[in-house]
Amino acid sequence: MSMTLNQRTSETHTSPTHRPIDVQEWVNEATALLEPHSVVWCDGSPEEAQHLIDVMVDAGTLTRLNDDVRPGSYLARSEPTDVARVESRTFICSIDPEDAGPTNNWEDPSSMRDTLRDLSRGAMRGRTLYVVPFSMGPMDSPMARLGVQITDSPYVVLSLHMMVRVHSEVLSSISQGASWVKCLHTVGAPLSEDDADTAWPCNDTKYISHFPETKEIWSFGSAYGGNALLPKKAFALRIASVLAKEEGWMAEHMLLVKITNPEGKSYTVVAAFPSACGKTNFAMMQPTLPGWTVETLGDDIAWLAPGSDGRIHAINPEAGFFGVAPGTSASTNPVAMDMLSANTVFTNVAMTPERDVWWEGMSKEVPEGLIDWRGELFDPTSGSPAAHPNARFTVKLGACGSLASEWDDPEGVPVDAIIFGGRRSTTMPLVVEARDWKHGVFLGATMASEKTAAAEGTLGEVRRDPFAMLPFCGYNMGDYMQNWLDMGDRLRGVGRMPRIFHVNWFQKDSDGRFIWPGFGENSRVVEWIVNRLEGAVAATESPIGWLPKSLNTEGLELTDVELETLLSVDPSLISADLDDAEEFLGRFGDRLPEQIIRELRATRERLSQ
Ligand code: GTP
Ligand code: SPV
Ligand code: MN
Repeated sequence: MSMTLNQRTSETHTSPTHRPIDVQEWVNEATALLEPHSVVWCDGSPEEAQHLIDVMVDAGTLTRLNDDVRPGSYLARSEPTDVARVESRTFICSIDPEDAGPTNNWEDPSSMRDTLRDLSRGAMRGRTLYVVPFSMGPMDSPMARLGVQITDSPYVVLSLHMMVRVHSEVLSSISQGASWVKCLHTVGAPLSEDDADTAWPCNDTKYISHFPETKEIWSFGSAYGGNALLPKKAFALRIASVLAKEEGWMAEHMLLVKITNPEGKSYTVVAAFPSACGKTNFAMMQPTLPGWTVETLGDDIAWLAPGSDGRIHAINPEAGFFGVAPGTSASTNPVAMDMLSANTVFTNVAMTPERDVWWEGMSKEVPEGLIDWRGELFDPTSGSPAAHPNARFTVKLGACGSLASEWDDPEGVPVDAIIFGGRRSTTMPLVVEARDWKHGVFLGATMASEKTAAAEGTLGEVRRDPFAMLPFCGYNMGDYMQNWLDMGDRLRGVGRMPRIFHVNWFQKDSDGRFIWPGFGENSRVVEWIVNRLEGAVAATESPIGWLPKSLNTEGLELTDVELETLLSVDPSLISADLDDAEEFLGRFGDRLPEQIIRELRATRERLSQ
C-alpha cells in the first residue's frame, strides 16, 4: 500500500476504523495547538521510509552516501547545539516533588503543561505532524507496551522505523482497549510562508518532560537521540520504570546477550553500564577465548519481569541500535562494522571524499579531504575531532550478524546473571561478584562512572550513577532501589535468582593507559562469571564481594603487578569511595531503603577487619 506523506489530514493513510477515538482526540488537540499544515498517520512501511528519505534528501537533512560502498545509507548533520541528551532540561513532573527525588529535575505538572502549551502554540506551522504508533517489544508479548509518538521531524520518524516496531496494528490493539503512552514531540521551529527551512530544525529552548502519574511525555526543541526518539529513554526507561514499579517488574539501562560456553551450554546475561561505557561493544562481543560465543539480544534497554517459571525474564523493548560511532572499528567491534555496511543512518560522523563515513578510532590513518561533522573541510591540526564524540549510527536489529534467534520471543529469555559496570580509572576491580542479591543491589546503588560525551557536562568527572539509571529513572531513585530489593524478595525461594557481578574494563596505569585490553578479551571475564554460575571456580573474599583467585590470561601481555591491580581492591580507595557513596545516598533521606544502609555498614565492617 503506497502513500504520500505530505498530504492533507483528510487524505491520510489508515482508515478511520483503525483510529482509536482516544488517539484521534489527542491528535486533534495537538493539531489545534501546534497548527501543522498536514497530519500523516504512519504505518512503518518501506514505502513510507522511502518517502521520508526522499523528503529529507530534498531538504538537505540527509546526504546520500556512496551506494557502492555504503548502500542505502545516509548522513545527517545536526545543529552543533543539538548533539546529545540534555539532562539539565529533562524533567520529571510528578505532583509531589518527593516522587521525582533528589536526582531528577522536578517541575509542577500543571505549570510545566502551561509552559509547554505556550511554547507549542503554532510550533508546527509549515510542517507535517506525523502520528507514529509503535510497540515496545514483540506485539504478542505480555511484556510489550504500546505508545504513539506525534512528531514534526521526518528524521525522528525514520529513526523510529528502525528503532521500534512501528505498525498500524498497534492502533487496532489500542481500539480494543490496550493502554498506550502519549509521546508528544516537536522540534519547536515553525516555518512561515517564505521561510527557508534549515537542514536540522530545532529550538535553543529545550524541554524533555515526563508526567509519571498520567504516563505522558512532552518533548520540545531537540531532534537528537534520547531527547526526541521518545520510545527510547523517555518511554522505555523513565515512564516504563514507573509502570514497572506499579506492576512489579523492572525497566533497565541494560544490554542483553546470550553466551554459549565451549560445552554448548547457554546463559543469558544483562549488563547495566552508563552511556558510552561499552554496552554495544559487550552486546556484540567476539570472544577471543576459543569455543565461546556471544549472541546479541539488545544493547541499551532491557525490561525484566518475573516469568511463570519463577525466574526473571528479559526482553529488549527496542528493534534497533542507536550506537556510538567513535571508537567502533574492525578490531573493537567487527560485528558492528559489518552491520553498518548498508542501510544505516549516520548522524554527526565525518564524510570522506568518496562519500563514505569516518570517525575517530575507525582507522589509524585519518583519510585526506574529510568533511567534518559540521560540514566543513576537516583540519587534522585543529585539535578538534572530525566526528562528534557522540556521533551515532541508527540501524535495525536485523542487520546485526550476531543477533540471537530469541530476539523476538514473546516470553523473553530467563536471566542467569546481572552485571553492573562503569568507567573507573581506579578503585573498582576488573570483576567482583556480589555476596547475594541484597549486596548486589547495594553494588548497583553505589555505582559510579566517569562522564562521557553522551550527555552534556564535564567529561571524565566521576559521578554516582546508580544502576546506570541516574538520567533515566522516572521516579525517586530511593524507591527504585526498593523495587530492586522487592524483586529479590518476590523471587527468593521461588526460582533460580540471577547472580550479580560488577565489572570495570577501564582501570588506568600511571601513564593514563588502560591496563586491561578490553573488547573481545572481556570474554576472559565472561568465562570467570559463567564458571562462578557453575560453581566451577573458587573466589577470594574481599570487603566488596568475591574476587577471582585467578583469571585465564594466557596469551595476554600483562605483568604480575598489572594483574594484581586488576584483581584486587585497595582498602583506602574503597573507604574513600564509600564516603562519597554514603554522602550521595544521604540525599535520599527516608526514601533510602534501610537495607542499603545495612549493606553500607556491613561493607565498612568488612573493611575494618
Ligand atoms: P549508550 O548507547 O550511550 O547507552 O552507550 P553504550 O554503553 O552502548 O556505549 P558503547 O558500547 O557504544 O561505548 C563506546 C565507548 O566505550 C567507546 O569509547 C569504546 O571504545 C569504549 N569501550 C567499549 N568497550 C570497551 C572495553 O572493553 N575497553 C575499553 N577501554 N573501552 C571500551
Ligand atoms: C544514552 O545516552 O545512553 C543513549 C543515547 O543510549 S540516547 O538515546 O541519546 O539517550
Ligand atoms: Mn543508553
